[in-house]
Amino acid sequence: MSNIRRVQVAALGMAVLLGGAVLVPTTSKALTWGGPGKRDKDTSRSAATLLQENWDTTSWSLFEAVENGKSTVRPNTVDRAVEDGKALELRLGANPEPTPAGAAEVDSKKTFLYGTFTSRLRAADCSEQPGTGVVTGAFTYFNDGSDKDKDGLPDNSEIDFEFLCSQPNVIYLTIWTDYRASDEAQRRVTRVIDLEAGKVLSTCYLENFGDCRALSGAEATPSTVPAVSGYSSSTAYHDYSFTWTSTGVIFWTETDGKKITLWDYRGPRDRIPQRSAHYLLNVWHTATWPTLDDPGSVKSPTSAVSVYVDRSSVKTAS
Ligand SMILES: [Ca+2]
Ligand SMILES: [Ca+2]
Repeated sequence: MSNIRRVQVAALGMAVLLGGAVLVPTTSKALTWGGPGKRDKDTSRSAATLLQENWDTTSWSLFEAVENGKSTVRPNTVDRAVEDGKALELRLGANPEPTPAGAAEVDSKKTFLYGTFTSRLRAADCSEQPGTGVVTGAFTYFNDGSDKDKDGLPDNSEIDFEFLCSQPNVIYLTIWTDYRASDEAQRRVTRVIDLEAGKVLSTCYLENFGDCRALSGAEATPSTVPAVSGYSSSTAYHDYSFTWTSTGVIFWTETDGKKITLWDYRGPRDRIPQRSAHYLLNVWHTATWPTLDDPGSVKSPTSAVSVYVDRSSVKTAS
């Protein structure tokens, strides 16, 4: 299934030590809910388009679901913690296949070139399973293997928010432009933030996993972030947004109604993706990407873990 092959490569932001192993899912199915839901919006205006999914009905149309192995995707899940009482549940079953090939995922049917991408979500919680390796992702992605910018590497249009369940105070941000799976050659910039402590842990340009060329100036702005007392991606809902333009990407979060800029990246055009991409949300098991404070935190989840999404939206200029 071509969809699954794409998913395997998706969300590489995290695959720090993925190695060459590619595992093929034993079972997977793509589900598509038909027809516009009553709360789905596709509001075309002369100046801008807003697509919004509140995940409050089983009849949604902007995304399709991918359930690999025992993972499940359920919109319209009751959660009193969200304003409309309904959320999307991305549920990763116990002992899943590692890599995004085992993910529970939703994937926008359309692709977008630039725009503002937002999801209000609560990332996977593995506090009852210490040392578990589970990634929550909210990201854009497209890679068909072609090299339209002719820089010698396949174009990889990808912008990531990612969270590891074993260190829920840390946020991983990545902007990819190129990636070749065969040898893991890549071009991307990343920032890692401990939002609870209010610390920027790193801001780098990389051409291979494990690389880090520290960025500065307009590529590393703001230089500091505020501390958010008690911040955890997995115990409360937060808005996670980025605005992607031809000249930069601004990442921010909103917590308790307060907007916090995480990274206002402005750099050379060749470090910013210039090809349209899908918007995705997923949860998957990593066996190779541990947290910064525990190299052993890549255990398989022994019971199911879930990501909950209150709403998602994409706003484009045209
Ligand atoms: Ca390229
Ligand atoms: Ca909702």
